[in-house]
Amino acid sequence: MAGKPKLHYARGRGKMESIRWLLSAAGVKFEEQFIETKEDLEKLRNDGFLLFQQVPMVEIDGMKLVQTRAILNYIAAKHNLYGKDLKERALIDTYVEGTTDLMEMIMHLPFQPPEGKEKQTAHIIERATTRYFPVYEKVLKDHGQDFLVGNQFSWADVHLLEAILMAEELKPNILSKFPVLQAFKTRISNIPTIKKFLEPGSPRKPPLDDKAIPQIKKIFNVQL
Ligand code: GSN
Repeated sequence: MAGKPKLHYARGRGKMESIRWLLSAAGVKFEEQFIETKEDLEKLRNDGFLLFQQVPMVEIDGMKLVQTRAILNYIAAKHNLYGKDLKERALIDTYVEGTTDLMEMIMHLPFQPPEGKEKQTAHIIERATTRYFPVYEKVLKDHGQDFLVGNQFSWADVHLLEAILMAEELKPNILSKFPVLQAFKTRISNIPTIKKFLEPGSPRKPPLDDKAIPQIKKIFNVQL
């Protein structure tokens, strides 16, 4: 009975991109209904489909799920990407939240005023290389396993690869001092479902270009 999940969001990465990554990593095919205008978003609201009047919204297993974190938790648990016990789950949550903090800084960058962008980019690179990447480099080095948690592929691995690729878009050699993460990147990128997602023509979205930014601001009434 359950058809493909249907994703409702703008035609950009934003908060939906990690959901696209996780579904793809789990090998789940999905449809996308893009919100192109303020009116498209208004229609979803008027139809009563958005609990808090916001997207991401994902139609999945008979639900209209909102709240990015709830959607990701559901997908991770459903597809066995969320650890084998509560302690592993807590560790996955910890890594995912750290990675999310880094990703959100990168996600907000295109919305910064032009005069502040260079400074903010330098700040993000500094944070990535002194706060976040050293943690994952050490975790992987210390336990010597292929995956971050429980010697098993999980949401934490998917999320970290997404963040690494975003950070490399800011600074291509950002992993130069992290050999274990370089190997991790290659290994996770070669998992067949992820490999497919990284190929052209997949649902993966490019970074926002300058033309798309005013449109996104208008749809979501972004005040920056
Ligand atoms: O994580 C979540 O899904 C929610 N806590 C926040 C969702 C959210 O902020 N959605 C934005 C678009 S995504 N960009 O930030 C949204 O729907 N904004 C319109 C509005 O009226 O809040």
